Amino acid sequence: VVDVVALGESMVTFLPSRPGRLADVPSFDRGIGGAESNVACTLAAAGHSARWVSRVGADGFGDHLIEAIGAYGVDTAYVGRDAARPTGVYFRTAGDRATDAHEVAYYRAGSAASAMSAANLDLDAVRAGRVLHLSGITAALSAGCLELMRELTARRPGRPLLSFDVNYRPGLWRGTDDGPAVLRELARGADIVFVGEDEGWGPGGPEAVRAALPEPALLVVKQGGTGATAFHGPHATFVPALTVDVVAAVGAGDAFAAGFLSATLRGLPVRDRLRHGHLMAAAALTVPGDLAVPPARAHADRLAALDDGAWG
Ligand code: KDG
Repeated sequence: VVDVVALGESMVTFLPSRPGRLADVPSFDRGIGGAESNVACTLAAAGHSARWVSRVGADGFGDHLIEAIGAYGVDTAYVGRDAARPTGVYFRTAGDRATDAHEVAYYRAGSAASAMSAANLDLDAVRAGRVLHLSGITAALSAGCLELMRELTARRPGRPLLSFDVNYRPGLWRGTDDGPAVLRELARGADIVFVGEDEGWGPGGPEAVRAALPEPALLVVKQGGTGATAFHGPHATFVPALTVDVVAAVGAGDAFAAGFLSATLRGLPVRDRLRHGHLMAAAALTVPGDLAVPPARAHADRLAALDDGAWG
C-alpha cells in the first residue's frame, strides 16, 4: 500500500529572474508547482511512498511535470494525458520582503487538469493509499472538479485517511462568493484539515476556526510566522514556528502539510507532527521556488525532540 496519494493540478511555474512588477520582469526560470504534488514530492524526498494523480496535456510541459515529479520518486503512473487540452502554467513575481505581496498570473483555465472527473481518473488508484491528500484548489477549477471533490470527501467505509488543505485562492474563485462556503463543506468531510487563520474565516483566531469546523478529528490552524494550533478531541496543541529568513512563502504550506503527514504516518504525537510540519516549512521558506530538500529524518527527529524552550 502506498503511503500517500495526492490528487490535484500541477503547473509549470515561472519564477522571476529579479524583483519587480510582472510588467517589468524580463525573464523567468522554469520550475514546477502544484500544491498537492508538492506534498507528494516532499513526502517522497522524506522517505515515504507517494503517488500523484492528475491529468496533463500531451505537450512538453506535461512531459516535464511527469518527469520532474517522477524524479522525486513519486509514482506518476496514474497521471492521464489529454490531447485536446494544454498543461496549465503560471508566472509569479518575487514577494515584497515585508508583506510577501506578489503577483500571480495563471494560464490554467481549460487546462487538462481542469477537466479531471471520476470518468477519466482511476478512482481505485486514488483511494489506494493510507492517506489521500486533497486541496481546495481543485474545487475551484471547474464544476466537474468540484463534483469529483464532493465524491472523494464523502464519508464512506474503508476510505483512506482523508487530508484536506483548504488552500483558499481568491484569484481562482473570482466571479463567485461561493469559495469559503464550498471549502468549509469539503473540509467537513475530511479527517485532517489544514487551514490558514487568514483563509476567509473572519476574526477570532484558531478557536473561531474550530468552532466553524468541529467535524474533522484533527484540525490544524496555521498562524503564519507565529505558529500552528492543532485541535484534536478536547485538546488544543500550539507549537510556535521557527524563525527563518524568508526568501519566498510559496510552497511553505505544502511543506508543512508534508511534515505533519510524515509524522502522522510514523505514528508520532500531535506536538511532534506540528514540529515536523514547521521544520519542513522552514526549508521551503528559505528557497525561491515551491520545493526544498527536506531535513534528513534523523536530524529532524533530533530537532523535534528539543525542549519547548528551544523551540520558536
Ligand atoms: O502551494 C503552492 C501553490 O500555490 C503553487 O504551486 C500553485 O498549486 C498552485 C495554485 O494553484 O496556486
